[in-house]
Amino acid sequence: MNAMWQSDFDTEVYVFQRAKHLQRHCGDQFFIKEDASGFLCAIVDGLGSGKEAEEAAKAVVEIIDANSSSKSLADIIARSNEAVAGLRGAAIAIWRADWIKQKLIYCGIGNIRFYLVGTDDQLVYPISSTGFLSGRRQKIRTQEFAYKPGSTFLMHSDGLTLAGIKKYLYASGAVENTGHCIESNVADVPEDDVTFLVGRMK
Ligand SMILES: [Mn+2]
Repeated sequence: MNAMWQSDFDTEVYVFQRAKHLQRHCGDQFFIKEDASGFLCAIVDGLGSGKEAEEAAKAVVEIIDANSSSKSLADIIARSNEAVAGLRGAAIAIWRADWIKQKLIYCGIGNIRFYLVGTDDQLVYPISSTGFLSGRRQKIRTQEFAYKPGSTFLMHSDGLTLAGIKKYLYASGAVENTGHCIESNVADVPEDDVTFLVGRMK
């Protein structure tokens, strides 16, 4: 799948996903939801690949969806952690942008990358905690950043290896074009599930 995500609030996001070996089941799942006050976005990478990885990742996305109005990302993560008990584990990165405060709160556990161009045009890349959601109790750390409207972000699962991140984040053209450029780095038949979201903050 590769398409512009349809926004009702002028957020621009290009979404790309390709499953390992083009399998029917994809262990990566993503979540996007926006409203007049902000934007909630996540990628979840179920451990391994195939049906069981997909099942774990989907269980987490269901929890995110059901709790998307919760103000606390830590709370959403804690519930997501409970949801994968008995399933494969999952890596997660989730963030919420507040359009009015122009601030973004990020929380990540495991190997999903997130990049954002910050207020001074410097690259912001919060480091996720190590590990993964497994059902076991763990410390949940959130980080907060300011951003400028119109700045570019990129979030991707570990199936994507990208050299020269900056040329994509500082590209001035349409989000869709940047998406196509990033996409050209993905193998026709990838060895891991690949998901990325590239967009511009409202
Ligand atoms: Mn992966």
